[in-house]
Amino acid sequence: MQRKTIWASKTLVGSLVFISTAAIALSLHMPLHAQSNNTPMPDLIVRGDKLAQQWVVRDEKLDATLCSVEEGGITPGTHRIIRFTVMTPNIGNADIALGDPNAHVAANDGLYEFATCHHHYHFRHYALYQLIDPQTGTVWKAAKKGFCMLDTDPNPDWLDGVPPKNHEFRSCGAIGIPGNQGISSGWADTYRFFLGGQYFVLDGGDGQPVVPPGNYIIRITVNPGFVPQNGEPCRYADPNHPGVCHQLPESNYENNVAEVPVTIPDHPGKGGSGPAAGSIVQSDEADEHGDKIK
Ligand SMILES: [Cu+2]
Repeated sequence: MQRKTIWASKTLVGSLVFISTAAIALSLHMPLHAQSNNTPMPDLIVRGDKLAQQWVVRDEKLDATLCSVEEGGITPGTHRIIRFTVMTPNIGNADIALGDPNAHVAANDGLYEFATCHHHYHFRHYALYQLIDPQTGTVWKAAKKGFCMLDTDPNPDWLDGVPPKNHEFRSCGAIGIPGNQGISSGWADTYRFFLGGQYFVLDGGDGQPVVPPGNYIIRITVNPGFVPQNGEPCRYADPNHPGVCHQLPESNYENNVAEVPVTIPDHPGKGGSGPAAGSIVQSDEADEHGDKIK
């Protein structure tokens, strides 16, 4: 009920006050998202600087036991991949508070699904990972499917939004074990490049076309818009894109994308190629926040 109330006030007031608010916001050099209405709202973005600093092209042995191999439909063996880090700060003035995934599954609200390989629940439609050829527009997808949202990193001073308070959301939970998921305002949730599924397969090993050496773009979209399928609920309708829905409420859905140029070389070399070259290749795979998958 709380969410419905927030949304109703946003849509009713939003269009009426938009022009004057925009003028005020511009004149005061204040962010539009904080001024669109008086109701506190979360606002998710993607840290393009972190993405630009943390990617690597390299050859890795992907064992059949890895969940990302199973979930991504990858033929086990050595593959050329590009790994990358995704950091999603909440720069809004309200927390994203999800609580216990078990409760969401019991309520059948469409937020979580059971991940057979990880033996826990995954948030659906949290982020979209795309590798794009800017010449042809071809898009490759990543194997990663699920997310557990936590306060992993406080936002730096220079980022918009409120200063971080004490972290609150620190537990993914498991089946029958209550979790407490969310992202506090002033905090970010981070999926580092060495974690499970944080890569695109470049050599066709997952059934997608081979990615030839060259210049590409990694595009990350947090809380992406989607068109509901097969009776999926539309939790938050996008005010600017009719028929498009989001899983989480935000003051601004137009600032959810980061794009970073990457170069895929002919030969990445022993330590790999890219700003994270030389980092350790993990022999086993940790899940979305570094817990070893049991
Ligand atoms: Cu998982």
